[in-house]
Amino acid sequence: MKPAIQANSSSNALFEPFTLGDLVLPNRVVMAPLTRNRATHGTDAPNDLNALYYAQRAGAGLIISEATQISKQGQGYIWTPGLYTGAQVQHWKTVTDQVHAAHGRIFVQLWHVGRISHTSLQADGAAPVAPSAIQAKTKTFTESGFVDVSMPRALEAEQISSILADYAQAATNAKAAGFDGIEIHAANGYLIDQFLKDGTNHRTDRYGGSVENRARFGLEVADAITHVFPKARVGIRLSPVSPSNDAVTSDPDKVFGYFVAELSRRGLAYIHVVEGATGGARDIAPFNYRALRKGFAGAYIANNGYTREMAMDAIADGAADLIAFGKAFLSNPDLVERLKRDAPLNAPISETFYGGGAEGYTDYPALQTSLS
Ligand code: 8OZ
Repeated sequence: MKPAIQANSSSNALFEPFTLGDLVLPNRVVMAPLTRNRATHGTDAPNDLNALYYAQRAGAGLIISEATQISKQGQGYIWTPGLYTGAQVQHWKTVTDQVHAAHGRIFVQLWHVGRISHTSLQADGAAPVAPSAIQAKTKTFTESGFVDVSMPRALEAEQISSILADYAQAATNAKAAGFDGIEIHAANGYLIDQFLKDGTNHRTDRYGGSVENRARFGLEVADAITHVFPKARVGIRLSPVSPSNDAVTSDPDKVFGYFVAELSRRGLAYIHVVEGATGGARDIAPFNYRALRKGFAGAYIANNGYTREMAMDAIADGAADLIAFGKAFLSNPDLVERLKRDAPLNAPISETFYGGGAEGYTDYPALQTSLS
C-alpha cells in the first residue's frame, strides 16, 4: 500500500529520495536538458559561467546537462558545447567538480543533430547527415542568424559505424569529465529520432522500414555507450509524438513500445519522456504513456509542462518516478526549495534563453536566505 500523501504538503514523495540505478537522488525533481548556447566561442568548450550556472542548480535530484554534441558533425547550432576535444573534456570536468562540490549530481546529454544542421556548422562545409536525404522544414541558428537547415545526405552503412564509434568515444570522455551518468538524446527530431520515425526514415536497408529496423540505430547507440559506461548510469530521452524539428511517425505506440522494451532488456536506468509536443501542448496526439512505463523495468522521468501540483500527483499515484522541469529550473536556481515551500517562482525570460552571458543565465535570484 502506498502511504497517503497530502496535497500541498512538503512531505510529498516528490521531495523524498529515489534510487536511480545505483545512485541515490535526494529528491525526485530533475533539471531537464536546456540548450543555452553559451559555450566558449571557437572551442565549444564549457566555461566558468557555465559551471556557475550548473552549480547554482545543484539542489536538483539530478541535473541533465544541455544537449552536448559527440562530434563536429553532430552539431546543429552555434555555441553549443561538445564532448569530443581535450579542451571540452577538461572544461566539463570543472563543471562536474563544481556541481559535486555543491553536493549535486550531473549526467551529460549526448547529442547528434543529424539533419538539423547547416553546412556552415559542418567541417569543410559538408552537408549534414540523416537516415534519408529529406530536408527538415525548420530553422537553426548560425553565425548569420536564423536560417533554414541544409539539405542532408543519407548515411551509408560504414558512416553509421563511425557515428557509433563517436558515441562510444564521447561516453569514454564523459567518464574522464567526471559525469555521474549519460542521457542519450533520442528526442526532438535529432538523429536517433530521425531513424525511429517513418516520416524521416525512408531507408530500405536494415536501418529502415520495419519497427525493428528503425529502432536498430538507437539500440546500437545504447550498446556502444553501455560497452564503455555502466548501464545503471545510462538513460535515454524520447519524445514519441512531438513534431519537433519536423519529425513525425505514423506508429508512435508501436515503434516506441518496441524500442523501450529492447532498452529495458539492456538494463538502462531510465526513460525520460517528453509527453506531448516539446515545450507545447501535452495532448497533441494520443499516446499510451502508462503502457510505455509498464514496458520498461527502470525508472520513468516525466517531462513537459508539469506544475508543482501535477508533479506531486504524478509521483503520488505512481505515473512517474521523477519529474523533469525545464523552464522553471532555468529561472529558479533553487527550484526544489521553492517547490517544497510552495514559494512563488521567478518567470523565465525567453529573450535570454539562447546565447549571451550572465544576464538571464546566472542572475536569477534564489529565495532570500532570511526566509529560511
Ligand atoms: C532549443 C534550441 C536548440 C536545441 C532540443 C537540444 O530541443 C534541443 C534544442 C532546444 O532537444
